[in-house]
Amino acid sequence: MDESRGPDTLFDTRVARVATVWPVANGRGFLRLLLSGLAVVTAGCAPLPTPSPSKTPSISPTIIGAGKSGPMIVIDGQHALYYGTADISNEKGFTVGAKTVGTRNYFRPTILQGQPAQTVKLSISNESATVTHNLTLENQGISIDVPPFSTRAVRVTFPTFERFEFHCRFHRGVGMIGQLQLA
Ligand SMILES: [Cu+2]
Repeated sequence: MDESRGPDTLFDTRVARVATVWPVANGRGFLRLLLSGLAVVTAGCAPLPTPSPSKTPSISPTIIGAGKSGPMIVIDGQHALYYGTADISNEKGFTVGAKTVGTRNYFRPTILQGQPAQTVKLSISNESATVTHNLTLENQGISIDVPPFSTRAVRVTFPTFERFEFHCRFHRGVGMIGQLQLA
């Protein structure tokens, strides 16, 4: 990934890269949407626009917004700020940045691709000087806080099919959400 490109130019160049992101709109996703709305209130941040989930999965690129909020996609019925995809199928370890830039909080890269049931030592590097981030992967019982300018590592397992959502428990409502999916 070219780290020198800013978010606005990333939007144009990344439209083609998210063809493997399948939005899933189901009952659970809708519930999470409601919960994420609550989180926005408690976080005191500006609410994101309401997504309009489709009823059927789609292989079309799912970037639904750009500009001030940054490029956004839908993960598990929730808005997620999108800062790239990495294929880590051949990696035993990988570092994901937990970022705060202005009012944006996000994972970079946002989507990780791997092999079915692959396990990876994931290091979450909090690059903010003041904001605590977190990695929560509910179906694996993972929730680890990462203090400012710190790194925490956890072992995660890719799905055998479909995908797993992960998020920051502090900033889920403002789009700090990512995904493990198959390469
Ligand atoms: Cu966070």
